[in-house]
Amino acid sequence: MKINPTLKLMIIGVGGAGNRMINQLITNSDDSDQATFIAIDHDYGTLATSKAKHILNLNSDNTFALVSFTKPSTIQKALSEKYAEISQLFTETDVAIIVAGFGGNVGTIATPVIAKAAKEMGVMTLSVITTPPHFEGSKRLQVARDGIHGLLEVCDFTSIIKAQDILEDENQKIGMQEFFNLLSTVHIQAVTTLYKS
Ligand SMILES: Nc1nc2c(ncn2[C@@H]2O[C@H](COP(=O)(O)OP(=O)(O)OP(=O)(O)O)[C@@H](O)[C@H]2O)c(=O)[nH]1
Ligand SMILES: [Mg+2]
Repeated sequence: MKINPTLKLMIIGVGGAGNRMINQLITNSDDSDQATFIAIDHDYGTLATSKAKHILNLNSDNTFALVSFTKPSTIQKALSEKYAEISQLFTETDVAIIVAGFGGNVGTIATPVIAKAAKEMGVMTLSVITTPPHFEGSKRLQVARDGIHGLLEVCDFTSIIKAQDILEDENQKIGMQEFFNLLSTVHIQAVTTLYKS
């Protein structure tokens, strides 16, 4: 699958990992990509370091969360308060690619809502996400599974990269940082194959 380059493309990073991925995509992008990048999170560390042209802060008072831990109910409330603003992102868009790591709160909860808003605006909606490796614990895996359920209901196309499969393909002695770098490489490749020639 390759997106027609004449279509207006938006690439959205959601949560910490999603935004680290789009920062790398922006660093590697050139004029021929024609993509507009958007960063969505509530976390100061993520939004302050974003390279995206447009930033949507999920905090209702537009201050930043200085700690990344936020309750799911707070994120859900912010998403419903900002739903119209999220929908407005898509007025000039033909295709959206939403990028996130699932297993935490923001990426997992916000990605299906953003995808729903895009679909309602008539946008072809694709998502590329990761599920957490087993060492992050079964709770995070369950959070990711619940999020995927909602995502599959709304997206036209969903690519799910299972971090555990990548870990099992590698030498058991791979370090944590090396592992996440590898996961990021696979994640970025999965996104770029959708739109880079
Ligand atoms: N490839 C890659 N994946 C990561 C990295 N950091 C975290 N992840 C994965 O992404 C998942 C979600 O983490 P974050 O994106 O930090 O979480 P979040 O969506 O910001 O949600 P919060 O918990 O509210 O901060 C984790 O469970 C990991 O599996 C990273 O640096 N690279
Ligand atoms: Mg975060």
